[in-house]
Amino acid sequence: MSEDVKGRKLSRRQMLGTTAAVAAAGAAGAASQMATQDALVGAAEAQTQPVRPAIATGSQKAEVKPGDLDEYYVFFSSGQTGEVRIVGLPSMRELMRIPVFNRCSATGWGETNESRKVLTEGLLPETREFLKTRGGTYLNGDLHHPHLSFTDGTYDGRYLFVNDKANTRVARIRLDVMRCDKMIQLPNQHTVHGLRVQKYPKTGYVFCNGEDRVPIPNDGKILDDNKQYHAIFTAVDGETMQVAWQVMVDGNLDNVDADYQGKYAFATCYNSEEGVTLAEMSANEQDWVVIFNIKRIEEAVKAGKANMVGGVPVVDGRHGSPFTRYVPVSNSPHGMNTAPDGIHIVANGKLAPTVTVMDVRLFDDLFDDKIKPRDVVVAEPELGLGPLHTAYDGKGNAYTTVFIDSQVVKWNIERARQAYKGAKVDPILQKLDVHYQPGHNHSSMGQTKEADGKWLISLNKFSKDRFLNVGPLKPENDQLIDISGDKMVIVHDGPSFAEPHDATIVHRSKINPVSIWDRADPFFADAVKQAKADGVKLEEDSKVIRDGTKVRVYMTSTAPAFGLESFTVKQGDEVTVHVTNIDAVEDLTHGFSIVNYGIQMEVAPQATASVTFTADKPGVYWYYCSWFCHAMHMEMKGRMFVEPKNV
Ligand code: CUK
Ligand code: CUA
Repeated sequence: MSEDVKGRKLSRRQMLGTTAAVAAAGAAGAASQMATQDALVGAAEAQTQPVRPAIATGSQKAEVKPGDLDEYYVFFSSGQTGEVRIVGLPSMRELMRIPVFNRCSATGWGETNESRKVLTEGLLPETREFLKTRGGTYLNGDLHHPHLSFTDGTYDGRYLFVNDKANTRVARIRLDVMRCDKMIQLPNQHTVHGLRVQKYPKTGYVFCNGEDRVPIPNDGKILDDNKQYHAIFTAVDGETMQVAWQVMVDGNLDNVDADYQGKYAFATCYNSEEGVTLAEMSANEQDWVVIFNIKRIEEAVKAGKANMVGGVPVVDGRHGSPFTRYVPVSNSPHGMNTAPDGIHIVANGKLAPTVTVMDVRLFDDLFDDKIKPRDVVVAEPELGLGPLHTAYDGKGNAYTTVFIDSQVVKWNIERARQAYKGAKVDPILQKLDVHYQPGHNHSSMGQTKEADGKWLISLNKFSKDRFLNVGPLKPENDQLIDISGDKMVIVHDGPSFAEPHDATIVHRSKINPVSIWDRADPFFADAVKQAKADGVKLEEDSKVIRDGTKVRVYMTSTAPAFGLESFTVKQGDEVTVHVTNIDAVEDLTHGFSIVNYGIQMEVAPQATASVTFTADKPGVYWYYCSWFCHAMHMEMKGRMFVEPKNV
């Protein structure tokens, strides 16, 4: 290791306040031990890996030339931003954003009638009441986990499901139009953190982890008595977007995954103590993974054995129930990841330096009480400090992020099993420095049976000095890693705004979005229905319908003109403007914005969008097209006349 690299490494590591020197020494020891055994791939790699420069020397290229297309879609979450981002891989170019739990100024998400319907129809009754004085919808969300619908163990291109940790919601995005079409808020539960879907035979269920414990019902009668709090696991029907059933559990629920047989789901618990303070929550040396027996739960619900609570069936899955088994694992596990082999399931230690590997083939025996909970554990390799999430290459190797060490650790599952049985083998193949503090990582198609072992992205929570300084608030750093060869190689740094927790890498062959809306799309069915009642053809007519103090304005838009150059309403009218984009040209989106009225929406080709507001300010208000559509785009405008009340 050169002085330069070493010096820089130390200073950068010291800056992070980690135990890098200790970790490096440990890795060196492990490496030499390995080398004396059978000189496995990656020996001494951890020792010699320079922190910088991380220049591509892998066989795959991150560069996608102008005009060329990426091979993969990546669906990124965005944490507290509340949206989904579509990124192309390997270029790591951000291609699009899908507003979900957030408000979006560009598209009018949260403002248009079509989006407000999605945002409000699935709210719990008490929330609807609570939001009445706050505009009717939440303005924030915390979107952690985007997962595509499956058929037979791989992506089927229909839907993307996402969670909102902040307001206990689950949403669905239609992948044909890349828009959120359903959203529900879960009763009884407090937060949705972990979210994963049923992989077989299809999705099927969307599994949602309630991370926090609260009283049920949470109506204020019980406050500081945490003995009476509960955590809830929910299965949402991904087709109807209704709660299918819930399970009450001991402890809490962090991350979740499911098997490839459609029989089991399993979740990590970091708060088996059922504490409410940091000290209480991390007190126990061991927490657990809770395994859910889907068939048994379904049968109980079908047989009417569940309690109806908050309008949904709830079974009691606490210790001793037939519905669950609790497998003890070391302190505060976090990520839960099923391997593409359909056999291995990994719980990531977080406060323990180990990951716990379970064999799903043993779960039947566990539920039949033929074996003990710990008997399903088949390996527990020690990987480094702060293991959070694990990805797979489909060739028997796993890639675990270790947060405190700022590394991705490549290890071999079979070798970990052998070591667990006492064989003198080191499962670790390579430790790669990433920059810095990785949370999730993801491999291409790695969460399906079709894992292809080509790419890995490491979603690093801190970028620190990797980019130009942009002030006190820094971007994160999503690093692209070539895993196609024996060694992992970083080939790209990609800054990202707050705060992708998770991502799903999908081969482009799985997804087929449209470019132009279908006029029969359910998104604007309400507008079509209203227009029909008003004797208006949305694709042809531009006119104003007065209905008492309600005014419905219909106008077409085709570059570079709206169907109405002006319209007149009275002060105090409730005005609904429907804009229908009759251009059938790909990428020809119009917008509709009314100056000083706070109105703005996007209208893509062949779509209808509508917005309702009260015309409470008299005067002349220009409306204009806000999406650049034509050489005469600046002239694509008109006037709204609001007659004063007393005239
Ligand atoms: S969690 Cu964020 S790093 Cu919400 Cu998937 Cu692990
Ligand atoms: Cu239409 Cu700009």
